[in-house]
Amino acid sequence: MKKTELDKLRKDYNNNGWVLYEKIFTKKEINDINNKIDIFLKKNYQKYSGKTINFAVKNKKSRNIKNINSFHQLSDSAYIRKKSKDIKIRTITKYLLNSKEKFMASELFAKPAQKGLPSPIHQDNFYWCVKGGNALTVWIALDDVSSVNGGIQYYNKSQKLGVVKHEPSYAKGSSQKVSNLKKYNNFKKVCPKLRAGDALFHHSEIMHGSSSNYSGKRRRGLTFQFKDFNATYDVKLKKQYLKSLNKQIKLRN
Ligand SMILES: O=C(O)CCC(=O)C(=O)O
Repeated sequence: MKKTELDKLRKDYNNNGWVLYEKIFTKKEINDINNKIDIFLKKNYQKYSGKTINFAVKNKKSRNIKNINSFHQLSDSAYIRKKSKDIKIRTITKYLLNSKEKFMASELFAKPAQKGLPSPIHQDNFYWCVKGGNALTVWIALDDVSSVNGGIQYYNKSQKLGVVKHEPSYAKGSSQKVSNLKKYNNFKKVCPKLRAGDALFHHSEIMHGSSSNYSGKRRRGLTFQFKDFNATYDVKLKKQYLKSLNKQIKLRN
């Protein structure tokens, strides 16, 4: 990739807290990923359901999944781990972080047609607790995405606030939300329109989320999460977060 192209991406990322890179994967690669996910779900959904696979509706047999947590750690997910090593993804990530990158995790945010649940507005680093916040998510569209089918919405430039107060959301697969959201109404809200194969790179401290999907079109997003290789975790904050998460999981069960 050319330095001028990378410089432009970094400028927009630093300014807005997110940046779009079109066609990171071809249509064929996206079809392959979607097929692999379908095969994975067919084989594993019983094993992981209610644990790392969260469902959008109560009837687990419907396979209307909301999301898969820690996708990279599950059996049969070597294919997903391999995709996270894609050269374009790694090159852009390194450039945006301005450091060597460390892969942390992969998650699938699947929003089935008609029943897709919302993801409350949050900052990823409230969950991750990376000191200094030099970390990002690569959000890859596996379908065409817009505000109509629950596209991701950013509070533009809100990464400049640092980590703000959160509270339990009691939502499946997304356990925390920004408290007193009204306070942030002055931020411009942007919902980028994506074609399957496009990728968003967003800062770990940008406020974002997505709404329900009542449309007839599925909306899948595959994420890879990276941090600055040398950044460490705030162990105390992480403990507090995990305590709240476990409390919510217990209540759910
Ligand atoms: O895809 C979504 O709806 C939410 C994604 C998200 O919160 C994230 O990638 O951090």
